[in-house]
Amino acid sequence: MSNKVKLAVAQLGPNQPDMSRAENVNRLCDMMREAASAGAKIITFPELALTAFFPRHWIENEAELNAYYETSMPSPVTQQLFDLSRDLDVSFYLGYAELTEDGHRFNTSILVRAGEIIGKYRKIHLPGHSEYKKAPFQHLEKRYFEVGDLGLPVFEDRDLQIGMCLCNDRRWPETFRVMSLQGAELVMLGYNTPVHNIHWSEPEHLRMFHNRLVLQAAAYQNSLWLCAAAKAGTEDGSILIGGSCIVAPTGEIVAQATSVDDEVITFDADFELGQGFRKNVFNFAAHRRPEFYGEITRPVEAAGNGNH
Ligand code: ING
Repeated sequence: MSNKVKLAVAQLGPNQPDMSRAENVNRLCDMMREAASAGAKIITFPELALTAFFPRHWIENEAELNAYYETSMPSPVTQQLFDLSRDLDVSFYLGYAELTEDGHRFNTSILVRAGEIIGKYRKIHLPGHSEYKKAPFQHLEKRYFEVGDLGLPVFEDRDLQIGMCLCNDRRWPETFRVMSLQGAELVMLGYNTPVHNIHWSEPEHLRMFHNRLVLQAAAYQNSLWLCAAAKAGTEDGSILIGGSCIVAPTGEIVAQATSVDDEVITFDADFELGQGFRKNVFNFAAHRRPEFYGEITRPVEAAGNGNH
């Protein structure tokens, strides 16, 4: 017996600073149409998909900073994406910068089913730094966003249990374990992964290697289908990796972008595949021993000397 749902990942090429939200949304709509025409029912867009990746810059003017955030969702300019989702009966994940009515800033993703928001997530692992660094690019997510306050929830769509995360979250195994323990079968995520931003010398090839490593490990160790959508290419002078992909619960990459531009990839995912691993190799009830895992949840200041 199979339970197949066609998944799509819509990779974005650069959102140059002089490109308007409307232009970027039009690109998202074009890719939603392409994915839907290929039979996809669930589409993943990147992190911060509506604007350039502004945490690469030191921004002191509040009005200039606020221009990168959404104060409503759907907003007038994103309404057409919601409408298209309804007209095509597709679901989508969208990453964007959220500014709440009471002034809180989050790196946010939403899950939208046929035009209605059915899930929201706010990024909890914020990489980089909050003070200015003397370097070609900053990575100021700790300055421009608060740690997410919604936890790592799992939502139901089309009889599937779906979780969401964002970019750096994928480097932390706890992210996927927490969602898998809640029954997640699919996790959707977007990323903006610069080649030069973390201010230590890391060979460039490792960015793509680590991207694949963490996604494949997470999918296998948690019996998950993963959809990972990059914002790619040289954006505002900063090189962002591509490599958008769909990963099976086997840990195998079953579809992968070959460009660093707007590109849709799809795969007909059988959600029965994950059940086999979930019932055997990763049968959590039969094999996990959480009584030995306490160190993982000890607060940072109290944990053993392994905590840097
Ligand atoms: N970007 C990067 C990411 O985690 C990064 C930041 C890159 C951290 C490489 C560590 C190593 O893919 C975001 N937006 O989190």
